[in-house]
Amino acid sequence: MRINKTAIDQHNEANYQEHRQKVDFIHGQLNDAEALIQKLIDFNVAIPSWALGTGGTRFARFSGAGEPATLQDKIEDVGLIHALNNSSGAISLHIPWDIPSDYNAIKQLAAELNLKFDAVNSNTFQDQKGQEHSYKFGSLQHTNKAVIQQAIQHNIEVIQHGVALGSKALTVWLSDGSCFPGQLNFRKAFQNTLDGLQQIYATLPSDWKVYIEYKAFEPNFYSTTVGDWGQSLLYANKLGPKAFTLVDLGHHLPNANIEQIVALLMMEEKLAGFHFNDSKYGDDDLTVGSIKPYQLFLIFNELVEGMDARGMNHATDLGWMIDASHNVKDPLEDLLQSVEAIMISYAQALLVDRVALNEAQQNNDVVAAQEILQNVFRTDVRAIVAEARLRAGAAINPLQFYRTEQVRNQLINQRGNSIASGL
Ligand code: PSV
Ligand code: MN
Repeated sequence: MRINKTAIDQHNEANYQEHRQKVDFIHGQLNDAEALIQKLIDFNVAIPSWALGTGGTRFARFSGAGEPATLQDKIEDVGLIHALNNSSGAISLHIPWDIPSDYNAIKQLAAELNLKFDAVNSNTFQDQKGQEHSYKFGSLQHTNKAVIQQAIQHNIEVIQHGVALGSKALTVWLSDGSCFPGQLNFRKAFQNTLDGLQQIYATLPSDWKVYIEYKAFEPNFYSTTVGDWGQSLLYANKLGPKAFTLVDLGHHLPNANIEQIVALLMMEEKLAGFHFNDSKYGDDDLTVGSIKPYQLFLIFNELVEGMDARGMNHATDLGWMIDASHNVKDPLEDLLQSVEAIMISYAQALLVDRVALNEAQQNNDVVAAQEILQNVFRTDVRAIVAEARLRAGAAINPLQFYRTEQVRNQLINQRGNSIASGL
């Protein structure tokens, strides 16, 4: 299904008056609203191919209907989101969940929908049908060289799929670790993993990057071989200039100061980018900004400060991706909410008065520094984000459009009760 442009125009016309009033109000308060709007128009967040169907827990999965059954359907779903918000112009594939059967057809479909292929993700955390060796006790860390070789080969194949599609990065998340004390020799596990990553790294095309994603726990609950940003940074530094650390917001121990991690990774020029989501307890994979919106803003505050300090292009120099699971919501609605939360935090971070903040920091004026950040966080920038969408031909209110046009019902009519493949 494709979104009818005339329907978007009608939606925008119907909402225009109210929108104009809100935009005029905020526009007048901003120094350089036009530059801000342009940055918002340019900013895109990739949608993961594994998040387009209803997710589940280890207890149950309550699937929806009209879910994408094929990779083509998934690309069409991302196309729907992008048509509505103009901020989701890329899809991130997980292999082997989403192996393209016909590269050209897939690429053509993506091009028609204005979508790019973001980082490709490898999977050595599950055993696939017919797989020779099991990953039960890890992949690259394994005591058996044959398992390591199999995992290396898989990553190389993932790179090849990515090359055929035009991706420029491989994301490696390893579930490797141990469940009980004594199970693993930490040093050997690290060394094996590094050796394996080095062999994968050696096959990267010259214009590619590898993102090393860390996670504190789960599925292993005693140790994880890429358990935190320090370990990921160790691997990335040892691998070389094409290796970076990927931050998934749900992969930290409780109360970790993620914004500080982000600032330091940027300082070291080793920040790959993000898997955005939100969480209350662990890797909850909840809607971005639904639990800790202030933390999200503080992360973007560091990102904007760090990117500007290094003269980086906000839109293209880091990898922006969502990694969420939608167990009780319509996945497309949830993704629209997540992208909106990201755009709001990004817009707010762009509004921070850097000169005033720097001065407050220099003078140890703690109160002023806090006021500067909180004033921005309490500014309602939703109309400016909507204005960026409007100017790019997308919908003033994507979620409202999605509901009034009954997009899910249209998908159900088309696809029936289909359940998403993959996760
Ligand atoms: C692991 O929890 C993770 O965050 C990694 O990015 C995986 O690729 C993804 O979720 C899907 O399992
Ligand atoms: Mn992730």
